[in-house]
Amino acid sequence: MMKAPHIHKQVFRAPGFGEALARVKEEFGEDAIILSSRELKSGCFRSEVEVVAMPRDASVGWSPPQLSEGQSDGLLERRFRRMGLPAGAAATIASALQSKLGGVPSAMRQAKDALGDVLSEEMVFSGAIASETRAVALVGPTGVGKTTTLAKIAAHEALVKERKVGLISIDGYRIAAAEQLQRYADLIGIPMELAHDAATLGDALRRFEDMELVMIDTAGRSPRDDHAIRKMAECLHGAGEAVEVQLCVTAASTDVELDAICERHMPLAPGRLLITKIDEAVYHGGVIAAQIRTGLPIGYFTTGQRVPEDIEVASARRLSEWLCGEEVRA
Ligand SMILES: Nc1nc2c(ncn2[C@@H]2O[C@H](COP(=O)(O)OP(=O)(O)O)[C@@H](O)[C@H]2O)c(=O)[nH]1
Ligand SMILES: [Mg+2]
Repeated sequence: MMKAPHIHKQVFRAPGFGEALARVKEEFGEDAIILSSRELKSGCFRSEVEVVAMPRDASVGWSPPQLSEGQSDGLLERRFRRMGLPAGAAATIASALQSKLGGVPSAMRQAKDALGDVLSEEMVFSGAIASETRAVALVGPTGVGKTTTLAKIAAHEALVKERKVGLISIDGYRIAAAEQLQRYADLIGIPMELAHDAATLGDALRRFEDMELVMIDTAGRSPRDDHAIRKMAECLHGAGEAVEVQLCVTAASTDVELDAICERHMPLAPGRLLITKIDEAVYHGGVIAAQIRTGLPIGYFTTGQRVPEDIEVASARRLSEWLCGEEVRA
């Protein structure tokens, strides 16, 4: 069964910021979280503003920072802010970590285990693809690493777990993309099919009825093409079989990028988050930001270009190691 996405954010548009914020307050109350705001130009004389907001209690496990006595120097919190954590999350984690340690650690290295505990309490990780899940599609912006990641997962499932795996490409627009997936299918020694809409995806899934896992690769013509995203949603969710959609984002995404990516891909009803290119991120707070933005459990981290080695099941312990400055790859 597909999991419904836990995204509660909403877009508010109004002629001015004051009015937009008033609408946010009316909908979500005084302590609503403003995720982004921008001015939209519409016509020569009129302009409109757009505010994206969500209710405070939808921000997945993060409560507003509770500053206790004796915890006022804010050093840890500033450290987490520098790592790219959103303000509320930085305060919550800093205070949880400090109470776990009974003080501020002099070096992040010393906080690794305690931070791992804090992150596993505050974040949601889904583990590898569940054995009862048959069809999984990877979606996300061009170049995030969908095809490479799909090959890594397929290789692991087929060669290590010895499951019957099939690949489907619905990357209809670029021949090169289908060829890239075909090369991986040949290397792993598993079959690949092409599809371009709900009917042909349904056909391909039926031809793969013997397969225990079917991994579906996707791509859009342009990452900004909302029409293409809607067509992809119709395709993935109209093929007559439940397809688990995993949204891929890179670890180095900024808050603003994450916001745009999440908003654009919402029609695809993602049920999982997959974080790519951990090795390229200087700060790893973006992983936490991504979880807060989407509310989705994280399944995998990818850590390099090597197929199939550079992937692991996402965990609080590993994230904690990276936040504390350990090398991403051995
Ligand atoms: N450094 C790094 N590069 C990656 C990772 N995953 C994928 N890439 C690279 O990102 C580029 C785009 O990957 P691709 O799978 O074609 O992206 P897609 O457009 O989303 O399918 C390729 O050069 C990959 O080798 C990763 O975890 N780390
Ligand atoms: Mg691709």
